[in-house]
Amino acid sequence: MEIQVLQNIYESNIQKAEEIKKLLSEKKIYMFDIMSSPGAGKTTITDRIINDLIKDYNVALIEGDIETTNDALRLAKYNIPIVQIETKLFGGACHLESSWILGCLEKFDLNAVDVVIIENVGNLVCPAEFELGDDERVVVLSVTEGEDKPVKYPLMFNSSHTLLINKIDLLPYLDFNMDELLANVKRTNPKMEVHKVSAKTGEGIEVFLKALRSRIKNKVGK
Ligand SMILES: Nc1nc2c(ncn2[C@@H]2O[C@H](COP(=O)(O)OP(=O)(O)O)[C@@H](O)[C@H]2O)c(=O)[nH]1
Ligand SMILES: [Mg+2]
Repeated sequence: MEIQVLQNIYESNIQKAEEIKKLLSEKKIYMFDIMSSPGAGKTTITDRIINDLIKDYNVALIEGDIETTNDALRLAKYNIPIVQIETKLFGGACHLESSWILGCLEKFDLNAVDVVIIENVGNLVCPAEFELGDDERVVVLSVTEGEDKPVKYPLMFNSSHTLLINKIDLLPYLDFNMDELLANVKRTNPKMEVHKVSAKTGEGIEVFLKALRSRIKNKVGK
């Protein structure tokens, strides 16, 4: 009797991610994935990003959480297409997988979408291991989390294009050493694009959005 072994989970995830890349390239859609530990500010930053991008682009949103539709509800005010993935339906996974993203993309009218934003599950480990077929990975690290996170979670910082150092409005109240963080980032990923921001006050967000918009324009063509 021949025993069948399920294909390596990472391999099948990469295959679906390749399908997504092809689809997004055909449809000229820019997709980026926002990752961080819980509470670093993903939803607050996503709110600011959507508020800006909807002036010029058709934006769709994929929200990932283990449970609840809270974040989707926080952003429902924009009246954009949103699909929530509750990973409790997939064993409570601490990350998103490309086959689920493909399922979400099939729910959108992709001919009427320019930009897809993914808010991944709050976690600095597992989401980094699963390719989603996106154009850009954005990692958010808030200044309350400490300077050592890039060296403790190198895959997340290595595999991401952009770092948003969030909650800089809190710096006066903390013993946070920004130079040490930046040195750790440089050691882990010297090519990383870094922005210091406050999603609360809006400081630094405009400069990040300008850079993001130029990458979107390159792919979407407007
Ligand atoms: N002081 C301050 N608080 C922030 C900032 N960004 C987010 N928060 C707060 O941090 C908490 C978690 O933010 P949220 O966006 O839900 O984080 P997520 O879990 O990564 O999606 C909320 O209470 C936010 O109001 C910021 O730049 N400064
Ligand atoms: Mg959130």
